[in-house]
Amino acid sequence: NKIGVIFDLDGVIVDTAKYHYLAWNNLANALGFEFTEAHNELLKGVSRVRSLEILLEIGNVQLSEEKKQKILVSKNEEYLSYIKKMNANEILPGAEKLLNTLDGLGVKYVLGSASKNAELILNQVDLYHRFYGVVDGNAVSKAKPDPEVFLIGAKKLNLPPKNCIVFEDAIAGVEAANIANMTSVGIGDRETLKQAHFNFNSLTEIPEDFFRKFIV
Ligand code: G16
Ligand code: MG
Repeated sequence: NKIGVIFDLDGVIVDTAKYHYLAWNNLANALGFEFTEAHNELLKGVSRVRSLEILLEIGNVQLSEEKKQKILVSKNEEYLSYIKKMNANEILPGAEKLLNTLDGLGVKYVLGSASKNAELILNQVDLYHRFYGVVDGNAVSKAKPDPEVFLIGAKKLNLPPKNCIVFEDAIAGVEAANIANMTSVGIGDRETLKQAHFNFNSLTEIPEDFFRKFIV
């Protein structure tokens, strides 16, 4: 029985949420309102376009389509300026060890991220070459909690969904994995991610033999 793993990017492999926050916060300030770190939680795992909608709802600001398009471009330019300074030191604790464990078991893994910048980020932290495939925001038409991103990931792994294990830090991502009929592993706050089949505060807490029960 073969298994495969699908990793979310932001919040699981790297913490890019802090860079999204810098860019969104500057934007909110320019529009005349405060955007807190608590607000930023609402954007985790959410697409760029939807993130802007949520941000504008928080600030109670209405903008034309044209203006929104311009803002999305400039937000991403600022975000990219931070991303381009990233290096392997920013890989989250436990991630590389987990990939090593999977390599040792011969278990393939792909990325399943909402980000359109996922390939760039993986390259910045020098992990791109390790992934069997990347499914990102450019490959999907429906955002999490729609299972599309993970179902495409399962296809890349050439495995049925029930043989796939998803590591996610966002509620929408855990939901997407569950809807896809995959095993969901929530990384982060247990209470927030209580819908996940398994919960860990961080990747460092995953026991060495975690995958044994799936490999039969
Ligand atoms: C990430 C972040 C989200 C972000 C989204 C789109 O998702 O968690 O906050 O809005 O990507 O990113 P971009 O603007 O780079 O296309 P994930 O799925 O990797 O957690
Ligand atoms: Mg995430």
